[in-house]
Amino acid sequence: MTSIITNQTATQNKFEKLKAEKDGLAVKSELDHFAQIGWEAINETDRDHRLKWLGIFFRPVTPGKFMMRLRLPGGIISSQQMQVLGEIVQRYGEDGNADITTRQNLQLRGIRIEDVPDIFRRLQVVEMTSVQSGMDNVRNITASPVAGLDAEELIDVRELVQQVQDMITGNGEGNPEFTNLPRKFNIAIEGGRDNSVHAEINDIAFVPAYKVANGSEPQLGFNVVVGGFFSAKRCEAAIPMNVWVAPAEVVALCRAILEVYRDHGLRANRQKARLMWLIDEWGLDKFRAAVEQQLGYALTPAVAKDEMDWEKRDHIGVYRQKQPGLNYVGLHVPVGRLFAADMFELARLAEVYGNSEMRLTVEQNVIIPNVPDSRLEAFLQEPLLQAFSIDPSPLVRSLVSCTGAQFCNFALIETKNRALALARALDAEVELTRPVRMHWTGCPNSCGQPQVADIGLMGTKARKDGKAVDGVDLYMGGKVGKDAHLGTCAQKGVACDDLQPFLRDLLIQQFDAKPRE
Ligand code: SRM
Ligand code: SF4
Repeated sequence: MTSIITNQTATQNKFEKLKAEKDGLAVKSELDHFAQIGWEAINETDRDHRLKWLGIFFRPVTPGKFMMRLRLPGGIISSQQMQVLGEIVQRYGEDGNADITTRQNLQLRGIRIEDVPDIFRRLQVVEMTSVQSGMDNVRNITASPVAGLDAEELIDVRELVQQVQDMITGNGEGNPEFTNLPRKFNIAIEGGRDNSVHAEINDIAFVPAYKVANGSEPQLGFNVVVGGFFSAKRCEAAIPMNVWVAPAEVVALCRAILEVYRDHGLRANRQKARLMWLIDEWGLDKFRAAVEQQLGYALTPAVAKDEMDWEKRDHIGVYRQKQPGLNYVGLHVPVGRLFAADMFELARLAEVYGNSEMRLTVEQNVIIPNVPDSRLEAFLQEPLLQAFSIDPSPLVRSLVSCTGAQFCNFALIETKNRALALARALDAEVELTRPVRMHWTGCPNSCGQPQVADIGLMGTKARKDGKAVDGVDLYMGGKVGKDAHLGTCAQKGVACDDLQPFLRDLLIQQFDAKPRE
């Protein structure tokens, strides 16, 4: 299988070379062979890099125990699918678990290469795919987690996110047209009013907006923003592309932007390869014109005002749906970590009380929709809700954390356990008078999005008593929802051992927290 690249003139870095030599998707036909020979005998480039085109990540921290990153457009997953994923990780005993990710997705842990062909067959039966979820591909497409449930939503985007994924991945089978992008790529489609997707941190985001033409009814569609991204070297919020599209044009616009990026994006230096770098080099007008040329028609200019005018909701708790008599219930999953037993229980609860469907959120939590009023009380008595609360303590409630050192070799510190222990300890020490969102990320790649947080903590090495110790850089000022903007580094190198008193004081001094007696 060969992929399409036209920008071959760039000096080839290691990753451009490996893609040019053999497309990542090519390993799909070699899986049975890999399964037979075992992880240690697989060609290193195939094992450490190309397998990521299938969503299979070699973990140097736990060699032989791979991570599998799925694709769940809009974070929607059925009970049957969750059950199958639970069965997959259960087989690996203590090594097996799953993490809800900051892109409304699931990553499975403990996967052995010898099982992958069978796992792929099982995923296919329940219409799930993990294809093109890593490396220079488009990541999981995010959407409001209450699409189709929220009475106030403007556009139900569920079909759109699926269509965009199907276009990019060839209906989940793999699509060589888009397997050689210059770098990773993020797409979000918001249909609600509260910017639940963090539109500002995506390479393309669609946000609802009315086009008003003289004499006709206002037409609902999307303004488009482009170029948002985080990287170790640079973080940028997305900028307006000066484009408005009707929902029916979304798939074609995504395709055209991806084609322009694929064919003209900068490839020489991987630190300067995300879409914003191309927009910088060309200027927005040239970029917009190139996309128009690719589409073959002129784009409509953006409308002045979009409809993202709400504060961001976290969806934890019980909420009425637009369907009379039905509720969605947001369960808090501490730092997004699930074990097989939790996955089976979630699948069962969604089946017994709802319509066998769940939604994942970018805050790494789960929503069970379609619970009738008559079943709500019984549902709220279920033992799983002791662990996955609908009313967690405030700092725990809004805690987000990336994977960290337990499984990620980029990590400078352990994150998830530390984040949870500290949030619990601080909730015991202070009483909050308003929500404070804490995001942890183990290194400057910013997977845990510290720049969107009220308090963002980025792993680093700090100095304490003359020694290098685990530490964090402190980020502050992130604003989500309407008028979102990114926070910035406020203080460098706080030792993790000093964090509890440091954050206690910060909460009291800057967030009006009150010490508990
Ligand atoms: Fe990420 C690389 C985990 C969301 C920016 N990210 C990685 C790798 C694959 C590195 C690796 O091979 O170990 C991490 C896998 C660790 C593991 O074993 O779990 C990893 N990223 C994650 C997840 C699981 C964090 C989480 O705990 O939720 C998220 C998976 C999302 C998904 O379902 O696809 C995740 N990563 C993000 C986000 C947040 C977002 O998309 O809103 C970002 C910042 C936004 C962005 O990309 O613009 C992000 N990840 C990165 C980067 C820096 C990209 C860059 O342009 O430099 C890397 C490193 C890279 O690509 O070279 C990276
Ligand atoms: Fe790994 Fe760094 Fe991403 Fe955390 S932020 S998952 S430590 S790459």
